Amino acid sequence: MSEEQMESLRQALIGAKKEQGLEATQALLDDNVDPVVILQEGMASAMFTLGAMWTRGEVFLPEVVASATLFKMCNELVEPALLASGGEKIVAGRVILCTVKGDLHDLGKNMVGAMLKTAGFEVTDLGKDTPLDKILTAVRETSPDILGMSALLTTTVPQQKVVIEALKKEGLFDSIKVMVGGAPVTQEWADEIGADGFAPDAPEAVSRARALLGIEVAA
Ligand code: B1M
Repeated sequence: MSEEQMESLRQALIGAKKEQGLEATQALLDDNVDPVVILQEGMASAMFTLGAMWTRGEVFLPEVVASATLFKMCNELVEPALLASGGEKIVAGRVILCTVKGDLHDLGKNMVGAMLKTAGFEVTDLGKDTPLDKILTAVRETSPDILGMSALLTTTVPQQKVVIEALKKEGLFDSIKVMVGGAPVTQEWADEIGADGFAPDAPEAVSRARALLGIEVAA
């Protein structure tokens, strides 16, 4: 039953079928499927498939925009359940999150933010297409524990390096941990630019954030 609904959710997102997507999401929540599983195995997985279809020319920009809009609507249903699953709220650390300048992709960043909040992190989301100055000001004024930067385009990934260089120049780098992610980002890239952490997906981003702050999780 749940696997059927999960497949229905994936197909709805790929085809931007609003009613089907919202119904399948609600059915999965009603079946008490873990919100993290809905987000990762249902929603993120569908967008990955859609990306491959886009590359092959099987869908076009307006269809991808429609799917992204539906993704946000489904996310609005899942996020309250995700946050409610977080249990006791002890501030684990403060995170500033953004998608870098020139990049409008924010679905993955939003998932990372929601999962960090669920894990007790206080998250300030600077949004997408975030200019360097806005990041530097936020770091200077709020001294977060972690700065997280998302980038989805091969043309915007280098901006993560630009930000790290600027943080170093401004003497802000050593007092925070910098974490990077996004589909084209790799551990090798993170190492190359001197980021403290990288995560391939949102659940792993939570683990990495905890590890960066030395937070041990009971087994
Ligand atoms: Co865009 N797009 N897009 N797009 N888009 C990609 C990225 C692309 C791979 C599609 C393709 O060609 N197959 C391609 C990039 C190619 C490249 O760079 N070489 C591409 C392109 C080309 C473009 C445009 C240039 C298209 C155009 O206009 N001609 C344009 C660029 C606009 C801009 O940013 N300036 C564009 C626009 C768009 C839409 C607006 C239509 C829409 C975004 C809507 C939105 O985000 N609000 C969109 C979408 C939806 C995609 C795909 C299909 C899906 C991305 C997504 O949301 N995935 C994407 C294909 C793909 O990625 N394979 C594609 C779901 C999301 C949950 O996953 O964001 O990867 P993701 O996040 C994951 C992990 O990466 C990780 O955790 C998340 C959850 O597990 N993660 C982090 C993310 N951030 C992290 C941060 C961390 C740690 C982990 O620490 C801080």
